Amino acid sequence: MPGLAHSSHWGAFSVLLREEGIEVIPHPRDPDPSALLGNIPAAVSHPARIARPMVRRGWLEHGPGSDQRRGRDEFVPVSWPRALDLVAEELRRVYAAYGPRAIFGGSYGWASAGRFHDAQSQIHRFLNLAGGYVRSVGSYSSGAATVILPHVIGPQGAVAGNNVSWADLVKESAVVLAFGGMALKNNDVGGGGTSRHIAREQLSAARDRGVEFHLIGPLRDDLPAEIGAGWHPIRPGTDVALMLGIAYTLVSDGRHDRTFLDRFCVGYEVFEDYLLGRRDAQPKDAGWAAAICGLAAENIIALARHITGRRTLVTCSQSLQRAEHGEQPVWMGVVLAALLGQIGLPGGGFAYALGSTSNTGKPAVAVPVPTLPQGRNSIADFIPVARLSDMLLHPGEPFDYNGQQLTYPDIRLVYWAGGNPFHHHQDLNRLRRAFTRPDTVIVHESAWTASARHADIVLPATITLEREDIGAAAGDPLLMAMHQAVAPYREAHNDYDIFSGLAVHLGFGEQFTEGRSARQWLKYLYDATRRALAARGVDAPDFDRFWEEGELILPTLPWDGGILRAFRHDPEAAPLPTPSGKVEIASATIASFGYDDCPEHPMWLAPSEGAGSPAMARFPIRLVANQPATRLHSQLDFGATSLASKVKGREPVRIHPRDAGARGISDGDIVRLYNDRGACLGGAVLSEALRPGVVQLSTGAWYDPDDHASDEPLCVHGNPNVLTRDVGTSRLAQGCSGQLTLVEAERYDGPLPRVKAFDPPPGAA
Ligand code: PGD
Repeated sequence: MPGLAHSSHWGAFSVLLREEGIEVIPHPRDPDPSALLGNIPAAVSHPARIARPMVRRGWLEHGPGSDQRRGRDEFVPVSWPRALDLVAEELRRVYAAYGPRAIFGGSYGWASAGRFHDAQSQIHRFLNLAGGYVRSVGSYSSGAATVILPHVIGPQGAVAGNNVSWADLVKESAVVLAFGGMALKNNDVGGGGTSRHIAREQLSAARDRGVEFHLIGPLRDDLPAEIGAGWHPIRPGTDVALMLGIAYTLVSDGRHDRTFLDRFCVGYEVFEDYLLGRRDAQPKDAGWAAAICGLAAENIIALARHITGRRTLVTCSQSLQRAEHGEQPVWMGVVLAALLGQIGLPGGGFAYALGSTSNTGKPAVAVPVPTLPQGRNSIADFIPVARLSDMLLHPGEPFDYNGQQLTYPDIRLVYWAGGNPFHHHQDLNRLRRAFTRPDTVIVHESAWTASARHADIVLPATITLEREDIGAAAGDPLLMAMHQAVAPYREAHNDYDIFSGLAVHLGFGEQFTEGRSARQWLKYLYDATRRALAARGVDAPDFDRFWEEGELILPTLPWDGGILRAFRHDPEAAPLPTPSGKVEIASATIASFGYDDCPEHPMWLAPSEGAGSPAMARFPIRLVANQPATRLHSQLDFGATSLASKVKGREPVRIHPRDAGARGISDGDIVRLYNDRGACLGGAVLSEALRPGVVQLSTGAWYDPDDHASDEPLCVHGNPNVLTRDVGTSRLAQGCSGQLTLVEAERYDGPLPRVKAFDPPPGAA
């Protein structure tokens, strides 16, 4: 490979240094490199990079405390020694006065590839040694699924990563019902790194073998056009009704697999009562489902009849569960696969998130990949990750989570490294209010994201190109030596160096570093993987040779279909890790929690902002705020690939010509999307690839509030999270529900405010 080996969450690559900047060359192993690589060169010296440690003026002058000016104030540059003094002193004060329960270090975020400098590992190791911190559990990606799956079939890893592989799908499946699709843009990204983007070739190979795909979703491009999938343009958020309509047809036709249900499942009878309407006099038949999901009843019946007697795979994308009652489509997907009797068969049954990320459905690496040890947290306190604003706004209040009643801690200090809550959280105007509450907010960032702008102390972090690391993921066999390509930007430091310096101030420098430089850590972490390889009889090169060669291909585990195949083979010898050891169509455990928003078996639960709701009368358009195709989340929004997609500098809003016409909106117009929570501008892109009544605005445009706008600040750049609702999926999982929201759209004819998201804030230029 020419140039310096390197890696990102969206692909391995090498770097050539040119006079005019860096050139990024995709790894030759990658059959379908991601366009996201095009965002990387701009990161080296973009004006949005943070040049020096900065402190918010109000905090510097008045000291710690709640402050409305956070996010609106100017910054003052300080030297590194002064910045470290201030952070260390503030940590000392808060630990002494309030203890570790007052420090939120949950610090969610994808950070970057590279296992040693992984910002989450670094901050958690540091705060564990400092005295502990309130952590977060779960993810914004998969908050509902992570909690519901272990109750009903087994942990997420078992039914996502190690259940139905791409190879199984190509070889064995006959029909794939892709609820939420398998969008190629989502397959661009695999946490930790991905060396081969195979989704496109695998989907094509499956099509060539005659596998029939059904895309169930409001956006036609959630499966590539060349697959020729049948498109069922469902109303967003109504998949459970469709699944029930299919299930009803199966059962009333007698096509459901009674033997499978009896032998491998519990709770079918109570579910059947609900399905057939014995309890509520409402059969969940195709006509009932059609009225909710917007697809024709005869098509639902035909689909149900078509999928029986064939090897049918039900897949459920991650996006589906990122909505109110997000547990239900995942659970009902399992139940549908159980009714078909296919769980555990190669290429059949249920697969969660196959087609939702790049490393799902590939064989797992056979040895542990390098990981920085994080130590132990001295306190057990946590919040479900997406309950951030609730925690800051409601200290001391109780909340439910997965059968437990917990209490929000009283947070005085928020410490964030490697994430962008002003990207990932819902209802950003509410988050802004929440961020005024703590005494102090500290952020390590490489660029002036909105999260950095809403901090009191901002410490400039390097990007991966400015440091050495090892790229690795449990689902990808390529171990990459990530070579440093360029010098750190201005005064940026590695998170490791920042935390090492702070640890010295706080008296645990030696415990934090264990006496190792960053390079020595890389060798130490590599050696652990090398020893594991030796135990399997694989003679891996020593660290120096690995570093020189730039990469190593790790062995992978043979694909055996995991726990579901073993269970199907012998349910007594290999029970599932659920309370009953079987697939739980109804769950006594969940029933015992008494949650009306996640009852004993999967159900259609109408969303509070759905058809017929007062909100719908005023905001009749369903917004899909999905993952972007032009960047990972909010990362490198200033990069070339991301900028190329913008319309007059704003994030594109796709809208159906019918909805656009009714509002006098033409292609390329600026539109204002709004509801009671907020408003943002975007650039209209008319498209028939959406169901009418739906608009799509991807996440990730950097939040750019125009504080001079008359009512609630208008995000002039197009961040959909000013519109989304900040409510948990249910009391069970409390996951992120940001995917779907009701809005209205209008053409924006006012003077167009400049996008300032990529300018440094006042004082920081
Ligand atoms: P990123 O943009 O990846 O978003 O939320 P997440 O916070 O992960 O943010 C990572 C940040 O880390 C970037 O700002 C980057 O600059 C910084 N960073 C990178 N490397 C380093 C480093 O080495 N050191 C330091 N200090 N910083 C670094 C993503 C989250 O958003 C996710 S995972 C999902 S799935 C959700 N999806 C949706 C959705 O579908 N719909 C809505 N409405 N909202 C969502 N939000 C969620």
